[in-house]
This record gives sequence, C-alpha cells and structure tokens, in this order.
Amino acid sequence: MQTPPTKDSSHPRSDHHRPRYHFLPPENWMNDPNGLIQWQGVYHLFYQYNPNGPLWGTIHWGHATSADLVNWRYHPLALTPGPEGYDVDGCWSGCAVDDEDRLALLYTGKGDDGRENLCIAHAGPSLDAFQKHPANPLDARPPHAIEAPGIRDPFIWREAGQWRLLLGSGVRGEGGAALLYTSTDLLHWKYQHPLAVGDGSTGEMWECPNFIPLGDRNVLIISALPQVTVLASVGDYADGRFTPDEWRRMDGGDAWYAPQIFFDSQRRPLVIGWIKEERDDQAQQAAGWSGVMSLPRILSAGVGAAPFSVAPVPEVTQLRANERTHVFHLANEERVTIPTNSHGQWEVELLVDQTDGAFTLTLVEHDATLAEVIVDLTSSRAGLAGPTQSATAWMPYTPPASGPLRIVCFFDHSVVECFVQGQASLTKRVYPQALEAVHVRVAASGASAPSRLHARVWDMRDATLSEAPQR
Ligand code: DQQ
Repeated sequence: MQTPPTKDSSHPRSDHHRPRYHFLPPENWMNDPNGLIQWQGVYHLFYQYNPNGPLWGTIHWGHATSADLVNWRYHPLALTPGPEGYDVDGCWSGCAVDDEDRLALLYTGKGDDGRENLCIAHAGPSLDAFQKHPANPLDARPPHAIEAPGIRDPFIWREAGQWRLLLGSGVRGEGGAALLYTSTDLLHWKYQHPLAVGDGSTGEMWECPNFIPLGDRNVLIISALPQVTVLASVGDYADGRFTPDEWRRMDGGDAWYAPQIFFDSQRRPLVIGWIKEERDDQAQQAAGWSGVMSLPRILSAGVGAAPFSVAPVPEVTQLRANERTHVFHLANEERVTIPTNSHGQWEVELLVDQTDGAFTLTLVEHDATLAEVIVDLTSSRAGLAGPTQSATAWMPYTPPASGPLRIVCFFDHSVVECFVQGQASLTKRVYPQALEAVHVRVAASGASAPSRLHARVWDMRDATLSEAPQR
C-alpha cells in the first residue's frame, strides 16, 4: 500500500496562494471529492489525487477523515491504479456505501483499453487498506445503441429493498444522461433505462451525477461537459424516471466543479465540490500543488424564485477569531472600504439594509479589482464578475421577508467563496501579489435611499490538516 507523500517537500507550503482552512492534500494534484460518507460518526473524504505531480494524471484515491468537517487527517492512499488492466489508467470518481457493515467504494476504473469500468473495493478493519473485489470489472454496460461517450462516476442509494446506481453518461444525438441500474448485492447490476436525458443544452456528457430527495421533491445534480459547469434541477421522480423542472447553475462562478453530496447522521444533505485552479499549468507546477475542496455546504429546498439553497456548514464558525464590527451609512453611488487583515484568511459578513438598485462587494488588491459580487436587489439575483469579465451567471435568491440581506464571503489566500442570503453560492480563485493589500470595498448604486451596512470581519484560523497516527 502506497502512503501519501510525506511533507519533506516544503515548497507547496511556502506558496502564499495555498489555502489554510480549506481541505487540500499535502502536495500535488487533487480534483473531485469522492466517497463522502459519515462512517461510525467520522466523516470520510476521498479524493481524486495524482501522487506524482501537481497536474492531472495517474489518478489514485486519496483519503482523509474528520470529526467536524473542518479539521482533517490524511490517511494512506485508498485506491491505486492497476495492476489489473481494468483500472490501470486510473481510479476515477465514485462513491462510498455501507455494504452490510463494510465500507465499500464504488469507483470508475479507467481500463487499458480506454473503457470506463464499474469497480468495487472493500475496506479492511482499519479502513486504511481497501481490497479490490475479484469480480472487477463489474458488468454495467448500457445498450450499445446509446453510443455512450462514457460511463463513469457511480452514485448509489437504497430504494425499495434494492441498490440503485447512476452512471454519468450521454446518449448520442440527444445529450448528457444519468443511466439507472439496480442490484441486490452491489456486484451484479441490471441496466434499467436513463433516469434522465438532457436535450443537448445541458451538455453531451454528464459527469458525477448526484440524486437525492430534497424536501418533498428530488434534485439531480450533474457536472456538464463540454461546458464544465455544475447544473441542478429539482423535479419529479416516479418509476425510476426523473422529470426536471428547470436546469440551473448550482454556483455562480466557474471554479466549482464535480461536487458530491451525502447525508450525514443529522440527515443534512452536505455537498463538497472541487475548486479548480484558475492559473496556468506552469504556475501549478511551480507551486507544487493544485486544487482545493470547497467548504462543506448544506443543500436545502429553496423558497420562491430559488429552487434550492446552498449555505456553508455552521461548523466553519469555529475557525473565527478577533471579531471586528463596522457600521456604515452608504449614500447612493458611495463606496467604502472594509479592512480585512494582512495574512489572507478572513470571513466577512455584511447585513445590508437596501431594498433596490445594486449592491456590490468588490475584493480589491490596492485599487485593482480581483473579484466582484454584484447583488441586484431589484431583481433579487447575484452574480460574480472578474477584473476583465462581467458576471456570467445570475443566481436568484429569495430576499428576506423583513430585515437586512445577508452576504457572507470567505477568503483563503486564493479562494473566494461568497453566499448571498444563505442561498446562492459564488466561488472564484484570485491570485493577489500582496495579501496584506487585499480588502473589501462595498458600494451602492441606483438605490432610492441610503443603505445601512453592518459588517463583521473575522480572522480565520488554520484548519488542522495532519497525518493520521501510524497503526
Ligand atoms: N474527474 C474524474 C472523472 C470525472 C471527472 C477523473 C470530473 O471520474 O468524470 O479524474 O472532474
């Protein structure tokens, strides 16, 4: 069993753009979260990982655990490609389930023939060693006529005494698809039909499908290719088929991808996504690491215009320190700067008493814009712009029935995660040269009355990311 790389390479840690309270491995490349599960009280996060360098390739499953979703321990690598041909080119994304009291990982084996194979591995007693099943690769071919561009990223749940499996795929000439299979033993799978097929506007290939009940409806989440965008729709589920109401972006930025969702023991639907780098390969090579997980978020059924809501888990507040409060009365077209701190780790909460026009929260380095959250109060939508691009997506939110609008932004060296009214998320990467020069500037425009602004700023402590004790 390979162990995760030791931390003798100090240079990933010396990169001032490396986050300190978001999860990431000690070094090298990480992409999708996999196998999210709370097992005997402990949260497990597996992840797509290249132990050989900071760019995508030779994909293994890394493994970490947490008692609180904030502080994590690294464990030995859970899945390593090969030596069998069915996963020799990579152990791609998948999920974790309770297989009669054994932790089982269902994953995508990338075969030496280029095929994507459904595979299963079981944990030994320590949960630090996983045994690939001799029945691999499992037979989960869809009918040939579908001409699927891929079959990957198993997502599994129990229903009516059976296992149900979704594979991310597509139907040639139609669009992305989530294919539905059933099984009684996790080894033998029977193809049923697509749970849902897109009409082409949602991509040709759906990666990483996630499907859960949400309130009294269901929600399907997909990572659409070639757009590389996460879409979700609430809809009706009957007879193994899902009818979406309307596909919407799940995050208003372009950096958040391939999320996975799971229910914890409190029955909270928790979602973690991969926050990609938005700097080039050369910069990632030089840094020695790439990719970070979003803060865990809670998904809930929306109200009004927003069909679902996304908010950070409350556990994150344990990292807050040194609360500062600022109160401003902001005249129309006026802007003020809210000081943050010099070390690039902070959270700001804004309570905004403004009912029309627009409110903008701009992350600036000295005077230069790094990112801009624009809240259109008149239409109740929020967007995320960059220094050279305007907002690409507008996320609807339901305004408070009374009282101020609440905007929360987290900054962690190069990660920006903002949440509007605990409903709409906006995620972006920025790479400032001088962390001490990064501040928040707020402005009101088109407002019919001055707005009152109540701001709280906290320093955020480092999360603890440590090696698991040797057994
Ligand atoms: N990443 C994995 C695939 C998945 C894609 C490979 C999404 O299984 O479809 O690393 O980022």
